[in-house]
Amino acid sequence: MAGAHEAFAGIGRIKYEGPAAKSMLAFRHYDADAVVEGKPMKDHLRFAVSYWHAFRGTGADPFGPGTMLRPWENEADPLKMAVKRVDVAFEFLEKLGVGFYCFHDRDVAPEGATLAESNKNLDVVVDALEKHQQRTGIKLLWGTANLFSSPRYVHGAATSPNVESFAYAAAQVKKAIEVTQRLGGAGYTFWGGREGYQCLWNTDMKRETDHLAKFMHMAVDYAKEIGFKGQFYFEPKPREPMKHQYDFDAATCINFLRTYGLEKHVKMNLETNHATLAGHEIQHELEYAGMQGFLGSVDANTGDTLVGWDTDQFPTNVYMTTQMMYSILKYGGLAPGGINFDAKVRRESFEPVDLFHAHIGGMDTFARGLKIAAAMRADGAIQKLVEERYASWSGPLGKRIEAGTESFKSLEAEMLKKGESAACTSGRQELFENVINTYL
Ligand code: XLS
Ligand code: NI
Ligand code: NI
Repeated sequence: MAGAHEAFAGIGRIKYEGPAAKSMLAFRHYDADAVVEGKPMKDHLRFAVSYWHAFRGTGADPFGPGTMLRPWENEADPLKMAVKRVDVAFEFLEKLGVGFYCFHDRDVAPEGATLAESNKNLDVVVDALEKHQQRTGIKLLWGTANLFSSPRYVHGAATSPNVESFAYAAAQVKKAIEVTQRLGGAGYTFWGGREGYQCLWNTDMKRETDHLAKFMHMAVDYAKEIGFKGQFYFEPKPREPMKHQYDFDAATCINFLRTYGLEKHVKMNLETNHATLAGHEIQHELEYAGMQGFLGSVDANTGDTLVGWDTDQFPTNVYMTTQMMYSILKYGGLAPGGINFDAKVRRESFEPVDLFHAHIGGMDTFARGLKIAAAMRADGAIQKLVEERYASWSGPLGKRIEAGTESFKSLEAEMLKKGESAACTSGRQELFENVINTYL
């Protein structure tokens, strides 16, 4: 640990103390080594902290500047500060007891005056990250590049009408993949940033989408060339900052990947608040990606039901994490992906200790969801009710249709003979919901 120069002095390693714990700086449900469905919790959940929110979030909003009290942010030279910040970040990760973190290139290192200078800055910080990874065993879940903050990306990066914005973004992603590889990153994420449009009149949507695919193919080719084995992810988000983003939701992204021959290389990184912006529950997104074989990783957060943008709050709703973990277990888990807290403390929660409360709450909420989902699966009551609902499909007619041996003609003959279909049975939604509540 950081010893004399601790940033989070007075806070020790967060321990599992069980549901009766007295301290609020303890886990009540997340017991890293406790075995669920044959695997330790930490391997099911693979928690990661987002470098951008936890260590670069200032609390600024459109109405006012940052509010966060971060006493360690006291170095005038941005590169020196970046290196010092790595010590703080790893002190936090270690005390929290997570196995992973995620970053954008520009979160960890400052942009320089030229591309070469930015790359050099990044190398300096990556040296520091690498040392701390080796010291602690904490790993990089995925890396990514910030292709949305700089004015050069005002119209997007891979989908920009300016070809040199595309070229610069390509150079940036090349470097980001290299450092992700160097740090042993388990994955690399594409989030669209500004890849979308504000107005269709000035937009050639076909050309922009073709360019986005070209860009991803170049990334896949380069990964192959250098032997980067990490999983690529595409992260859906329907809007914000653009009015429409091309990576709208899981179904749209999967269609894009299949259209352009990327389906073997890229999976989904699904974020709760992005799902709600798309008019879906995260359960829908997980189920959709899971059934299509594209379930990759999760960006964990939650929105506010009364606020219509990406509020990126920490998840505290056990019902929701139960839904999520039920789908995740059903489709065989997330590894090499994980659960990355793409979430930020509120502007009003400006003390360093709030970072702990936020992450502890999120981790416990997912651990509870995992335990409840596993209990539901062990018991099988929900699965049995679903099977009953589809029982007619297990009869001879259903089996023949599913096997592909029936046709419109043969089915017409069958129904002409019967005159009317068999009566439908109740959907029993309320029963399902009551049964689920018995586990909570
Ligand atoms: C923004 C996205 C972003 C990605 C990484 O809304 O969630 O944080 O996860 O670029
Ligand atoms: Ni995200
Ligand atoms: Ni987001």
